[in-house]
Amino acid sequence: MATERTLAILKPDCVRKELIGTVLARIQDAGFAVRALKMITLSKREAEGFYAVHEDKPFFDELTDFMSSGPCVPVVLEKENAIADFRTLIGATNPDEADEGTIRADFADSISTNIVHGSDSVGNGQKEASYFFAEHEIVANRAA
Ligand code: YYY
Ligand code: MG
Repeated sequence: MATERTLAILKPDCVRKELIGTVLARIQDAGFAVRALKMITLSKREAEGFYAVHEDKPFFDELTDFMSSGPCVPVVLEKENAIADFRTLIGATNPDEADEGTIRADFADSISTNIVHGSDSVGNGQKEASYFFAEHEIVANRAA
């Protein structure tokens, strides 16, 4: 299996609930290496840009309001098979449908406030990581 990168976002509900450490520990305990991390508050426009693929969906306005409602924590993660394994770790989009023991099942309140984002393909992982981080900010890319 190939080493992959995925872009996680600990969403504003995760930050408001003071769950950054708890969720990051679950992620690291599952074998993901943190390669870049920051805390930022997205503007409405930045949230719209990040989720542009969903711009025609009925939930787009609510989603981008929520994602720009307070600080969030984008994190670049690296691991073998990171894309699929991270989606498994966080669980289904709707926490009511997420498997027991997943991050969303344990911490999310609703489908629209579901604690964490994870990229859905290797290509989107690259694209989403570069939405938040310059190449030189991703640790493994730095020369010693
Ligand atoms: O990748 P994932 O986050 O699991 O779900 P997406 O289908 O890409 O949707 C992105 C985001 O949009 C989701 O995490 C919450 C929100 N959303 C919603 O509020 N209502 C829906 N019916 C579907 C998605
Ligand atoms: Mg998605």
